[in-house]
Amino acid sequence: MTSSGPSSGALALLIRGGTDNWSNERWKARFTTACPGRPIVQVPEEGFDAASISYAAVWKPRPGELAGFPNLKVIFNLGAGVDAVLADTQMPNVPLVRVAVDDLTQRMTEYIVMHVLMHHRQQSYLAGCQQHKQWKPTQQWAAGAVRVGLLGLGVLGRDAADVLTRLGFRVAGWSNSPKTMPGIECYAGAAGLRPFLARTDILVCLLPLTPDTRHILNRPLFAQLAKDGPLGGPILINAGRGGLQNEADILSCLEDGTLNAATLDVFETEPLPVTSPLWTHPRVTISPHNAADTDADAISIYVARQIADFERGLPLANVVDRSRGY
Ligand code: NDP
Ligand code: OXD
Repeated sequence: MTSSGPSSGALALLIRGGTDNWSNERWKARFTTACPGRPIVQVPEEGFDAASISYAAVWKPRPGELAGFPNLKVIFNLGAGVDAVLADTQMPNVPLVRVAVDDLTQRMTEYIVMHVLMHHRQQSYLAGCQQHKQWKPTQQWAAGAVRVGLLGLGVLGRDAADVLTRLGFRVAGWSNSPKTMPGIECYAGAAGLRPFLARTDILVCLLPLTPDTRHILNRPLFAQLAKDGPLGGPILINAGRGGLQNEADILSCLEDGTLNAATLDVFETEPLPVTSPLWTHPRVTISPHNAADTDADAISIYVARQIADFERGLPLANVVDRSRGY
């Protein structure tokens, strides 16, 4: 693909609702360093000519906002998940690039491995024992006795699957299209879901949120998980998106034993409302959608390189397929 406009087109930053690390000043400083000579404008704070904007780096832009740039060439989503951008029905028909970089992938793998190990090594039980000064060792299983299943074998799912396999877990993954991965049982499509679930003790969700996956984490799915594993019942870890899960089903499945425990990083409403019973459930571990933060240093360099490639006529990487929704 070749650029049709001036190579000095401005980069607009439309960034909302990130973590404490995501101050507008930090992003602007990083992009200014990564894109020398290119005008960088914070929208809507700074005055600018909408026609001068060639690129937009966005996180949760307001619906309709991107349509205000008549000469936009590429939109860079500052995260891996593009559900919030694709929800904008007025989004200009230009390439939408998402984040797929080692920095983010490694952070996610850390999170998934930490929580798989936490459940596998019964860390909540041990923390409770310490609180009550109780010396009560409990049985530990080898990793090879535990079957981890990853919903999603994309950039993030594949890396977590590899590391979990190296730790000795029995790992499987489920994706849209069939895959072959050394040491990993691969299942695909609607027909592959049931056998994948039937062999899974710890279910890790790293799916994108699309019309096909919304609320996939529900009671009928949980009921198909393995019941003969060593951990006392199936465990859910969701670091994909909150819209993938039915929270009422998670709570009722924890009550009746369909699920034994859950780690949730993402929620149907974020921040998770203080009234949510998930906060205080003894078998739910919560983190505030920061399983894998987007780092301003790593991502500004990634976007700057992509812009430079694009302007040299090279193809963009990690362009979202809008018809699939990821
Ligand atoms: P990818 O697009 O690389 O991978 C998505 C995977 O999901 C692919 O394996 C794809 O299958 C599979 N998939 C999609 N739809 C379906 C379906 N209907 N049925 C079966 N499989 C399906 O995404 P990433 O791995 O980079 O990221 C995954 C998600 O993680 C993001 O979309 C985002 O929501 C979330 N995320 C969360 C973060 C956090 O901090 N909590 C941080 C970063 C990302 P196939 O391979 O066949 O295409
Ligand atoms: C992402 C996220 O999609 O941070 O990258 O959730």
